Amino acid sequence: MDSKSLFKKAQTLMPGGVNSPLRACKYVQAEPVFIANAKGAYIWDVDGRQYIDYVHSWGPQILGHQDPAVSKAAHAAIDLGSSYGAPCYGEVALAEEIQRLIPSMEMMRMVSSGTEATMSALRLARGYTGRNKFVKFIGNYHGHADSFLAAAGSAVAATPGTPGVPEEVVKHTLLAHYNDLDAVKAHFAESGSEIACIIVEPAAGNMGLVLPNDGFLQGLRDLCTEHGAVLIFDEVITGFRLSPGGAQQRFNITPDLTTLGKIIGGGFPVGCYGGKREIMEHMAPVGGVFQAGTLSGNPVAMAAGLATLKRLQDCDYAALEARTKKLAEELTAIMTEKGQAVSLNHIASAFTMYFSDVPVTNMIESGNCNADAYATYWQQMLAQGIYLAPAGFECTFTSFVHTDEDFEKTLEAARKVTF
Ligand code: KE4
Repeated sequence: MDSKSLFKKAQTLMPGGVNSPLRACKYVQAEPVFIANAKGAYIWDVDGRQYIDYVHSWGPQILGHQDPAVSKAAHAAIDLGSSYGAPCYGEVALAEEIQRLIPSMEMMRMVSSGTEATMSALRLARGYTGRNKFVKFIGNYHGHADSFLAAAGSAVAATPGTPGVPEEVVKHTLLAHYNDLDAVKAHFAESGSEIACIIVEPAAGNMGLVLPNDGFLQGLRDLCTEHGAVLIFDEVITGFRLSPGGAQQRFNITPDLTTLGKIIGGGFPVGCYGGKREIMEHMAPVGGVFQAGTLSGNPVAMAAGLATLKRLQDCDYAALEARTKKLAEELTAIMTEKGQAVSLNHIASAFTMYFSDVPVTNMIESGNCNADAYATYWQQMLAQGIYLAPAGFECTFTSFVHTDEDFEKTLEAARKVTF
């Protein structure tokens, strides 16, 4: 079946024909292509068309698809069984490696998605402090647990309104714009003794890429320390992408808890939350805060994740950052030459070129971008074999396997886009 036929059938079976809203490509006014296979920096659709992939499964595939070491580890693991529902070596090995790379994670718990990681970290912060309120940032996306679906980013930003979330739940969710430290200070001035935690994307990737202003993260750190609240870094995107030790290593700020996902699964379903031992020991079965999962610590996913982290040690983050910066700046220059108002945010192997005439530092500016221009750009890049995130509230991800030739083909395609 070709993509169109598959999509037609899929829409009779799944809402919007997809298992995750972003994939429906509604934001870019297009239909999704169905992917048949992937290798390295490339994906192929069911009609045999090849694309240079800059979505990379929304972040996990920083080594490229089917990295040989990762695939070998996963195949070896599956030959030993797919799931035991009991402790296994892989859980210990991956946890030990994560702890080595992110020392603030003195103790941790594996789960099966980033959503599970953040919802568990929030429950833990509430259980540890005995407080219910928490601060999140407008445009930050922490997965789809009810408490987070107030002014979230990513697909939520692209689909306004989230029925099914009771007001009683989100009334504890205190909102502030990203980079607005004064708004957070005001929340603490009013409710400091009731605030369990702040959860923040230390570099935001779900309103497009938005970087923290100087002093923003340190200000959050200081407020949490002063008021006995837990600082949670949601590093589901930034973990092992911004540096070998994630955003907390890059920005030299130590959170109390960290959530991870994506890259640590090597393409398999893995999430993780962890941090200070004295906080984590409030989790069952040691403490009273409950969380569980049938496939948590799955041996195949653990093996793929560990192989991924081991491979990343040999990768040159600085070189990829420089190459990514060059690609992003050249794309921006091409769009500018075409008369488009664009602004660029970039860090490490992630960037967002906004169709905006102002720099983007929060969700207000991100939400004011020219969605039609992005849709035009996306459609014409896809037609030329370049697969970008089908939404303006996402990042463009490069990987350690994208070649300079891939980047040049991407620039060549951009030069041919007409508005
Ligand atoms: P998952 O439950 O999708 O594994 O992770 C949720 C999550 C948590 N925290 C951050 C910072 C995240 O970016 C995410 C998920 N990211 C989106 C795209 N930006 C996943 C793609 C999708 O929803 O289809």
